[in-house]
Amino acid sequence: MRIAVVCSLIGLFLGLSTLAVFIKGSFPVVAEEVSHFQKKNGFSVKWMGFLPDYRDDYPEYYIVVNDLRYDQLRMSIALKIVNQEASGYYFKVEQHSPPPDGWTIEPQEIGFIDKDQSITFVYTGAVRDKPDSIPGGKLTETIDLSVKAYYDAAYTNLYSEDNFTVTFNFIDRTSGWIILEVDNFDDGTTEDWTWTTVSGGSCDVSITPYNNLYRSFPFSLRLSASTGWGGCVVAFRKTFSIGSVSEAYLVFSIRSERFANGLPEIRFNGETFFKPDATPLNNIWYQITVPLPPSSDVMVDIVSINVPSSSTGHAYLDEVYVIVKP
Ligand SMILES: [Ca+2]
Ligand SMILES: [Ca+2]
Repeated sequence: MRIAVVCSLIGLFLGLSTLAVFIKGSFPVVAEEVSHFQKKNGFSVKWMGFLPDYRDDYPEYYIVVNDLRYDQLRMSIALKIVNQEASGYYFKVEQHSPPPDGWTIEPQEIGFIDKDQSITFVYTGAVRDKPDSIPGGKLTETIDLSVKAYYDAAYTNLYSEDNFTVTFNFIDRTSGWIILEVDNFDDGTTEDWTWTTVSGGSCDVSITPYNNLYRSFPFSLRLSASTGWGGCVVAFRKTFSIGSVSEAYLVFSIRSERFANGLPEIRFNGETFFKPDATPLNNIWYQITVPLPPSSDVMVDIVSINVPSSSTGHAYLDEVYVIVKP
């Protein structure tokens, strides 16, 4: 008997009018492995972590709280339940133990999942009051959730449950961090950002400051890609010298007309480290925070456009910060 609950991804939150935050592991990955059944615990949560190295850790997210539009951060946690028990059950997600101050954990009924079926959904019941300021620059909190399987549609007769934790790191970039780099493009330059074609054939690409869409006035950086026959996938690219530090984060705002097929994806030195398990909406700004590997030069690719044949797509980057602690 095996039921696996797979937590994938994350990301979430809807913030800025535009924003959402994706976090470490953040871009989850849908796991395919099914956890082993344990007696009295008919399913378990498996968090697969980052590409390319899958990990068993539970999800951990990073959210920079500055410049967020809303005072309440509603987290979106993508989950997958695989039911390999002998029969179907009604599933519900709710808190396992009381959360820290500032959190509200709302239950969410998922409905019936038959045996040998799986369902992918987004749990949106975890809400955090946005911290106004964070002394020391970083606040780490953990919430303890439970996935419960019931015999009945009224969710009264419990079959089994399993709990898992989700860790959130809230960062105030104005408190205690050394700011290594700010790229807001407001001087009308590209600030050393370039581009690269990740895949595809003949693709006409350009990058330029743009003054019609921005997170900070008057410019963002616009990446444009046009194709003839055959599509292409294109990234923003810049190398940052991080040096020897204890912690480093890259924060940026991004929007795209073409976030298809797992974009935005973040690569360090050509290797995929962050990828969403759910596709963000096009034409909306997202604020994304990811840990950077310290002690080295890191070539960052933010893969932002996937254009099909005979098409054009644009993506916009703004308000880029690299923050570190010694
Ligand atoms: Ca700069
Ligand atoms: Ca700007």
